[in-house]
Amino acid sequence: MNNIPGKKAMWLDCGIHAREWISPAFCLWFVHYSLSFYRINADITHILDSMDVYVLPVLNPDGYRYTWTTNRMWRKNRSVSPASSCIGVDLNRNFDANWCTEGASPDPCTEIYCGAFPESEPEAQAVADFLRSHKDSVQLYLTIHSYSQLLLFPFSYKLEETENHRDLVGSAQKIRRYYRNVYRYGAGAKTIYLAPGGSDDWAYNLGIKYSFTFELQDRGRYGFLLPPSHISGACNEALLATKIIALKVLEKT
Ligand code: 0X9
Ligand code: ZN
Repeated sequence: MNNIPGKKAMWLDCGIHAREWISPAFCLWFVHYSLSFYRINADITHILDSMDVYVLPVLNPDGYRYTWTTNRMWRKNRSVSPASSCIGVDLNRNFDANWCTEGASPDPCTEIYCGAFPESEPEAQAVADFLRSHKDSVQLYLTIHSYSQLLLFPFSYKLEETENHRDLVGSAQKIRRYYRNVYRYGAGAKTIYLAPGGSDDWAYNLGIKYSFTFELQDRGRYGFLLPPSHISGACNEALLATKIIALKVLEKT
């Protein structure tokens, strides 16, 4: 069912922050589930029949590798900056959404360095280019982080609400009803902090009105070092959330 004209699409990226290991695990979990349960589970069958699904399992590959080889707590990519001996740009501050204002930093030595200019990083540029060229079909943008158990939506670069705020709150509430675990939800800036240059806000401003950041398990007991025994629980609940949101987008659009 690949060549239906006007077919919708969703985007899922994982691993924008290197140390958030449960995130790439979730992208793989989602792909595995999709391939295994197509024509078995009604919801995933409906989603895959109605939408193209784009999955980027590791958005920040050099950063991710570095967490395996050298520093488990690395967050940024591994870009070298000409002006400093400090390495790495925070890819979730490098998108063109009120770039490098309060909540990001122009200092390459910080964890929230925004880069030399918007989309200076090849990883951010590649995602932005792809979404720009698929913006007519992509109706849902999902980006997976950890940790804290949160469902965030725009805006994070300003305190205002989006015009579809009620609708985004509605999606988050629907997910909450299915969860045993409690997830907090809300607009990023009001729920956690101001953070400009994020991919979710940028995608929203591009016209992808359903744009969510998931912060997966846990709430801080293990933090980024979530033990393997927690992978299935964390991924299954994020999978449920993904299906609920995708079905809602299909209903609405
Ligand atoms: O600060 C971030 O980039 C995310 N939290 S994390 O602890 N995983 O680093 C939250 C991102 C929320 N969205 C935007 N800031 N646009
Ligand atoms: Zn993150």
